[in-house]
Amino acid sequence: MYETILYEVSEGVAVVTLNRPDKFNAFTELMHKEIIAALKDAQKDDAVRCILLTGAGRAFNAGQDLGEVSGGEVDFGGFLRKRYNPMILQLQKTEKPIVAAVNGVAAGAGMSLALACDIRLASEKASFVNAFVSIGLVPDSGGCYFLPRIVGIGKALELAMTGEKVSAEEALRIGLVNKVYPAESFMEEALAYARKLAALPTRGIGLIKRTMYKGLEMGLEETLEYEAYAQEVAGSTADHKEGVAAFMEKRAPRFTGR
Ligand code: T3D
Repeated sequence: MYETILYEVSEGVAVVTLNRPDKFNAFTELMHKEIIAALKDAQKDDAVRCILLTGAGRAFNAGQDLGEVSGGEVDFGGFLRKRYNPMILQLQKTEKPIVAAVNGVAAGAGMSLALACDIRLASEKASFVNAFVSIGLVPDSGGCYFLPRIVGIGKALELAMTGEKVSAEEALRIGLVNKVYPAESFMEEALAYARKLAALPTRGIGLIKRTMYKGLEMGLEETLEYEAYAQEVAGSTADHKEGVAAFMEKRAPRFTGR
């Protein structure tokens, strides 16, 4: 069904694999469209309670396929508005947890893609390169939004201005990734992590995601008000009732995502 990605659902997790390994999974127009379509499929499908985004082969994603844009005039603004921005906005709109399983290098907009996911897991072989500066460009695809919010403005400016490679170990140290796993067991560990998330209250997690990201943009009063609204919705879910009942009955909860 897809040409540039693989999409597979099992045990509550939709695994989206960027699948152009010979080009380090670099973005093409079709890949943007297919990622957006896969995210929409995952959002609609009640069997999906977590999305795991990874890359085939040695890389996670090397940003724009430079072969596609070299040699001609590029309408950069139009290019981003039409192709990259809708993909990043779709990640945000998806009210399910999105985990980046960064298996290898994440460069340019590939790094931005990982930053726009909710949680980043890294193989010890992963690395991050804010490659834009090396070709005279500015971090795009939300790179100027997420990077300073995740690592702080000082580190974000350093990484963007120098384009220096960050190892998985350093990424963990500066808070760029949440966990690092050995390369041999990486996908197993990432899947296990995603399955755990998929077994949690999915609607509550969707509301946490929306409220937390909104909180980045709002003042305290507005955030308090939005939390009150979100809690009304979360408080009406079956998973909230199940969580309280399980606590009272001293047993493990069985969340259904509703
Ligand atoms: O129009 C616009 O550009 C606007 C949009 C901007 C969004 C962006 O993402 S701009 C940033 C674009 N990306 C880059 O500049 C990264 C370019 N790649 C690299 O710097 C390096 O390849 C890496 C740091 C990612 C990895 O280095 P290394 O030494 O591990 O691997 P390599 O040998 O350089 O690459 C391996 C293969 O992947 C190689 O193919 P080959 O020679 O074995 O046939 C290489 O050409 C290919 N590859 C890597 N990155 C890209 C790519 N092919 C096309 N596009 C790429 N971005």
